[in-house]
Amino acid sequence: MRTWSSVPLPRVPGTPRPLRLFDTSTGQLRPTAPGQTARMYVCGITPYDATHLGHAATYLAFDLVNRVWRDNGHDVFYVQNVTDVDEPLLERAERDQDDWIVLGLRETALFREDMEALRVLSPREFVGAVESIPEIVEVIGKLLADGAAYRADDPEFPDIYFDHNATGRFGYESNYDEPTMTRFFAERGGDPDRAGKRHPLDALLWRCARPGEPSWDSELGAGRPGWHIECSAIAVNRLGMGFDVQGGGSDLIFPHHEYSAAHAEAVAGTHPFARHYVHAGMIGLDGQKMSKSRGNLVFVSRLRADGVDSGAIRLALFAGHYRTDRAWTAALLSEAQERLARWREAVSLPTGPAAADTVARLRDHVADDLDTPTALAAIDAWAGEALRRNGTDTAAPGLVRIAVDALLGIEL
Ligand code: 5CA
Ligand code: ZN
Repeated sequence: MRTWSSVPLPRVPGTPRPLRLFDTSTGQLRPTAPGQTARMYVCGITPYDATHLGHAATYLAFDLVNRVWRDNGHDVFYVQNVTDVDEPLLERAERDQDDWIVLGLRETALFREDMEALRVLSPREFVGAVESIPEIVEVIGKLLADGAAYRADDPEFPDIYFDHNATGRFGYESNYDEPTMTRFFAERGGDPDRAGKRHPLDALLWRCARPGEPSWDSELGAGRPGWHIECSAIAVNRLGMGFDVQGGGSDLIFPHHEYSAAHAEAVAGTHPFARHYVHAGMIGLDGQKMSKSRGNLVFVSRLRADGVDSGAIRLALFAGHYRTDRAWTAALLSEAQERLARWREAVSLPTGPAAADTVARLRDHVADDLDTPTALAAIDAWAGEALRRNGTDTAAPGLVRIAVDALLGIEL
């Protein structure tokens, strides 16, 4: 698929800080240790509705990962998928008497616009599930050949399932106990009660064609891919095993990232799929997770239409830590708008206090597991002094402007 375009990224004078991130699989804050090219995969949208602030928060968190690595001089090979064929998309199209392909294309186009408006650095590869079907089929063929996958005992629809513990490491990514896994599996797209499976936690790899459903001919028979194998194949075929960061919202910890990893590790025979599994907290509205299925959404496109500055959206979401579940509120946005106005006023002054320390603190905090609340406080402190006319450094306002642009993605 076509990706979106990025605005140029300025270079910040001074010394970058290497990035450390919390890794779900080990439960530890660990340094990332990318080679010259850092490799990141972030799970993309299922395009059946517009991008809401929950999605935006997740993509903005990983945009900071990208920015810190780039500040450290790495190239970033960033891959993101689009789940452009899956149950929720087909159900929404059916409900609205819409064509699922047209719906998916329309919402994907809007997502690109939203990401561009939010100044999210674009992935190098933005890859749809449908266009990846040949490579997904190839991976499923290998899993079958290796005995890690099997046909359901169902003569009419012999769907292909993954033996969930084919690698012997099942559960290492989420660290959930079996009752928790069983609950999330059922709640998040799994089919524990499907007759003909060998184990309730075995996950769908290939769904044989059903009447009225889209399907593709293949050596596996006509059908369509399951969800986890999509990300597994797209990631490994571009980034290789052991890439630096696998990312998404915390609702993907299980089952999605557990199985994406297990599928890939079963095929490759090596471990791990990713070196860090990184998860953003859930953004809620009115006390509930913001989700398309609940319909309690605030859309990025709606805020754009209302003339809300992308910098204010960033500041509202960065006011909380990316791993914390938090609520979107009108007050959060208005405080962010005030903060943005203060910062803009401060950098438009002819002089300010010397800013090298402020920039160093900004770098430290963002590189420290994306600690944006503290990073924002560092800029607040500088802006407060500048607005009190304390400071005679003529280069300082420009330096702060550049650092806030490069490291936080906010244009002042
Ligand atoms: N297509 C799959 C991933 S392969 C999917 O989960 N799509 S999605 O459209 O439902 O979500 C897209 C991304 O936004 C995922 O990373 C998901 O974890 C994240 N996300 C969804 N809802 C929220 C929320 N309320 N707060 C934060 N992140 C969210
Ligand atoms: Zn995914």
